[in-house]
Amino acid sequence: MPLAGFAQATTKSNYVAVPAGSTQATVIREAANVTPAARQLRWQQLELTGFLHFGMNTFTNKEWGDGTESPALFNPTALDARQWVRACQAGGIKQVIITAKHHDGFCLWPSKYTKHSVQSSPWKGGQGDVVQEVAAACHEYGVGFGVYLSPWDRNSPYFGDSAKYNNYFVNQLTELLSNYGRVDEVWFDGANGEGPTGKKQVYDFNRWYALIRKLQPTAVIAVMGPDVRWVGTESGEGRTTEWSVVPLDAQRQDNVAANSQKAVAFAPKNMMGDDLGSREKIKDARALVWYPAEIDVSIRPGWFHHPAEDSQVKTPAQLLDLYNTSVGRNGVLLLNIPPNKTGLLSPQDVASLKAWRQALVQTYASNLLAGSQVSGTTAAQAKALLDNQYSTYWTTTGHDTTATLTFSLPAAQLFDVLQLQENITVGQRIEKFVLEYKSGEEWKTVATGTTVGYKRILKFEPLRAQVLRLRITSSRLNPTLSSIGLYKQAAATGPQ
Ligand code: FUL
Repeated sequence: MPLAGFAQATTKSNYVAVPAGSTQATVIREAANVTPAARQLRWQQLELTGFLHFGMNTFTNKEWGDGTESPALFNPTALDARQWVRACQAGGIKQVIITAKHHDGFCLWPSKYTKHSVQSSPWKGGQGDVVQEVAAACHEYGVGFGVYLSPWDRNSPYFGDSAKYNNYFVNQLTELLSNYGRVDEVWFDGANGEGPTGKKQVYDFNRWYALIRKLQPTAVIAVMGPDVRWVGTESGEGRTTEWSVVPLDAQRQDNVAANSQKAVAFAPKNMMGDDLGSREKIKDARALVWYPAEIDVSIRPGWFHHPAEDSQVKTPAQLLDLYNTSVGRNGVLLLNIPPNKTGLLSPQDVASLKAWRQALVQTYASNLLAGSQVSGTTAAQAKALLDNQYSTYWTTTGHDTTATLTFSLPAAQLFDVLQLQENITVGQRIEKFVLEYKSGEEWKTVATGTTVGYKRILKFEPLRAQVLRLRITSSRLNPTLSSIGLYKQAAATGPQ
């Protein structure tokens, strides 16, 4: 069984108990058969999600508020949530998360349980509801909708009085999950400071998870939650070896909290050096879970909008790099784009998003391997690699965990990107691969990699070649590939 109280957190497919005394081979086989829950698979396939940090800090020009801010300060003059969602969508973002309540406790919706909310603000005469406007825009445009509800609350008088605050939190969560239609992601961060009384708040996570499963069963619960793991940095760089199957301990709230932000200037511990799911890391695990990585990063230096940072918006070229180091490393990108004080996304951010999208579309418009002749291991199934359908896939027969696939292109082509996708609906298996090209009679290395997972992108110096081969040199079980592609990355135009 999963940890006490965790029953509703996992499903049959994404959790496996490893019997004590299991051999190494058994552990590896079990790991190779853990698969995502339906909600996790949907989320992974979104690839790009957006964060909207907006609230009291937008008006005080701060990153963290202390909860004493007057609601009178909250007064966007031209708030347009449809503009936010449209701009995100134009950037290829498929789901957005609004900071319904940040650490300062100010609620962007008129909660029945506190006065510290939009209803005490001058905005729309206290009749406004930002959460409602974002939800409506998402539902109108077919973009997923998520909420960030900060457990740490520096305004609530209940904080630190654990039972009372947990009830307050459950009431707020119930409002958010009942009154705004479908919710696709619930995001709890790990930041947790002292309460006003100096007492430490103990969060009743399992009660919150049960409520979310009941009210919004298709939503993923992220970071301080069982479905989506914080990658461990806010730099936008995922691990080059990124396993979605990790020991159950990685999911424990105390472990997540220990590595999370504790002061505004605290740089979260960078865990990037750590690979979490290699053979060495799982060999003694008593249980394994599918717990994939989300990579959160802001398009600006801060999470909230600050006018002084208007000139520091990430360029389309930087966003292209982010795509490669997040989605291209078996993660989902959670890109923060903060609305400004008027209640709009700033033109710099909107322009960067759009140009980034154009460059991505152009890059992946044509797979240079399409039309090539494929030979090698189970080459008869090779059609599945190039048909642009994730559900069809190539694999090996018998107990074969290695493979070589050779691609002969009709003519030599120039490329600098390799993209691979495993079919994660049967598990994550590939541990090592190499792409080589034929130079005369010799095979030379183009690039090497470890994990693949949902998507792996390797970017290298542009190279021209006609005959290439992919060798999978290590895999936990029969390797699978849903797709393979070679591309030439498009130059990003627009704001530089
Ligand atoms: C952290 C918070 O402390 C930051 O302000 C921000 O919301 C980030 C996404 O999560 O834990």
